Amino acid sequence: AASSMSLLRASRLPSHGLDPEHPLSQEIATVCQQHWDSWGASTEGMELLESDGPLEVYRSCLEQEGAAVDPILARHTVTGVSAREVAEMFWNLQYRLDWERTLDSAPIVLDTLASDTLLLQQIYKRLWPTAQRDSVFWSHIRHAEQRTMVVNCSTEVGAPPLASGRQRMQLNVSLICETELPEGGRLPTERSQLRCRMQYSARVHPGGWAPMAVLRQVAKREYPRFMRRFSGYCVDRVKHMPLWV
Ligand code: 18C
Repeated sequence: AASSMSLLRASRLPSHGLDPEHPLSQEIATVCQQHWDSWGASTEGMELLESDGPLEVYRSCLEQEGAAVDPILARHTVTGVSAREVAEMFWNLQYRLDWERTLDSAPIVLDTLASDTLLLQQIYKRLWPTAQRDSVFWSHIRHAEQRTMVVNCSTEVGAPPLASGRQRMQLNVSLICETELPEGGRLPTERSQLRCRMQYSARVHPGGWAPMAVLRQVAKREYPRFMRRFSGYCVDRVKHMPLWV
C-alpha cells in the first residue's frame, strides 16, 4: 500500500505557470488533472474502430441533445521519439499545419496566458452540407517525470463573437505521452532505443446541426488517419534532431 501511495503522489501534477488569479486558472487545473488521471483508461465496452499493430482507435457512441459527441480513445506506440518531442509537436503551433488536415487556415493566437498555455481560435474546413465550424480553446502543455501531456479544451472566457454563418464546436482533447526507456532505465544514446507511448482522447460537440451518420463516418476515417499521420510526422521530423528526453 505504501508503494502505491507514493506512486499516486508522484502522479500529482506540478502546478502550472498560470497566475492563480486568472479566470481560467481553476478550470485548467481541474480539466488537466482529469486528463492526467485518465492515463491507462479502460476501453471496455467501446467500439474498436481500427486496430493496426500498436495502433488502436476506440469510440463510444454518445448523444447529447440530439448531437453525436462520441468520445474517442486512441493508443499508439512509436519508436525513435520521446514523450516531450511528440507532445511539443502537438502543442507548438510551429508544427501545426504540417500534420493537421482539418484546418482552413492557420490557428489564431488570441492570448498567451503563460509560457505553457495559449488561447487559440481555429477555423476548420467546411464539411458539406453543414455550416463551417470554429473553436476557441485553451491549449496547455505540461511535463512530469516520464510523461508529457497536452490538453486542448474549449472555453468561453476571452472568446470572440461567432462570425455569421459559422458554428462553434466544443472540444475537450488530450494527448498524453510516456517515454519508454531501454532496459534498466538507462538514458538512451540512440533513437532506436527509445519508444513513446501515446494516449489520445477526444470529445467534440458539433455545436449546431450536423447529420450524425456523416459525422460518424468522417470520424471513423479521420481519427485513425490523424494518429498515423501525426505520429509518422513526429518520427520523421526528429530524425536529425538531438534527442530530447
Ligand atoms: O486533436 C487534434 N487536433 C488539435 C489541433 O488542431 C485540436 C483539434 C481538435 C478538433 C477535432 C475536430 C475537427 C472537426 C473538423 C470538422 C471538419 C473536418 C473535415 C476534415 C476532413 C479532412 O485538438 C487532431 C484532430 C483529428 C480530428 C479528426 C477529424 C474528426 C472528425 C470528427 C467529426 C466530429 C466533429 C464535429 C464537428 C462538426 C463538423 C460539421
